[in-house]
Amino acid sequence: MGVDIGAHEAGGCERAKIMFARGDVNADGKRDVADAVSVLQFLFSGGQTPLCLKAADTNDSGRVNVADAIYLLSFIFAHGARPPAPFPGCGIDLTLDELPCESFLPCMAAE
Ligand SMILES: [Ca+2]
Ligand SMILES: [Ca+2]
Repeated sequence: MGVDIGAHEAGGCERAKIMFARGDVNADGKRDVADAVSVLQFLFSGGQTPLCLKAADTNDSGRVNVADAIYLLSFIFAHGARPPAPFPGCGIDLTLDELPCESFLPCMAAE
């Protein structure tokens, strides 16, 4: 399976805006090295597709690739740039992209 997520159609009609928190790839309510690992496993070793790929797009480029894992690791360990909104709290994606976000449990619980 390819990694060009942007080419994957998520459905014909516009989906309801799902609240999510960028960078929490594995949706466990915190951002740590496990989130970067989740991105890398998804991309390179057949790992589970994150339910909310928008959360995995840590640099808000509209695509999920290795740069997102690097961006997140840089933020966590090297005081790198913060992920774009919605961050650190829950919110909707402010920039248009085609990444799907089926559900994001930590934000559903917060509502
Ligand atoms: Ca996490
Ligand atoms: Ca990205």
